[in-house]
Amino acid sequence: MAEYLVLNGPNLNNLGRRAPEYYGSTTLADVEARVRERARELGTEVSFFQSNHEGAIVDFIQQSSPSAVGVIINAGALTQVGYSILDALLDAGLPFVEVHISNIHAREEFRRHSVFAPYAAGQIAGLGWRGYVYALDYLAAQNAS
Ligand code: CA2
Repeated sequence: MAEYLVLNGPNLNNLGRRAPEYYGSTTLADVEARVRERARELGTEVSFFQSNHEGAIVDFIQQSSPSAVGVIINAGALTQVGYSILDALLDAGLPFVEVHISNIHAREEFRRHSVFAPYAAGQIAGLGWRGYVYALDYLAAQNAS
C-alpha cells in the first residue's frame, strides 16, 4: 500500500489551543484523524510526525522515506529557514506538497518566504486542515496516473 509521510514542524502541536483566528479550533490529532480517514478511502497509508526540533524531522525523513512515495509538509516557522529538512527531502527524492493552515501570504511578510516552495509540487495555504487532505488527494492521484 502506498505510504505518505505527513510532517509538522514547531508549535503545530498547539494547534486548536490558541490563535483560532489563524488556525481554527481543529487540533493536530483532529487533522491526523481527518487525513487518516481520507487515506483509508484512497486505499493508502499515512505516517504522521510532529516535532519542535529540526533534526528530529530530518531523522524521521531519513528513516521513513525509503518506504514512502510522497510527503506532505507543514514546517511551521522552519518554512523560512529549514534547509536541512529541504536537503533531506531532496535526498529522499520524493514529491512533496507544502501545506499551511493559514494564508501565509495575507499575514506578516516574513511568513511568505519558503525554502521549500521552489522544490515543492505545490503549496496549499489558507484552506485550514483541509489543505492536508487536498495535498493527499493530489499526491495519490499523481501516484495512480
Ligand atoms: O499556517 C500555518 O500552517 C503555519 O505554517 C503555522 C506555523 C507558522 O509559523 C507559519 O507561519 C504558518 C506555526 C504556527 C504556530 O502554531 C500555533 C498554533 C496554535 C497556537 C500557537 C501556535
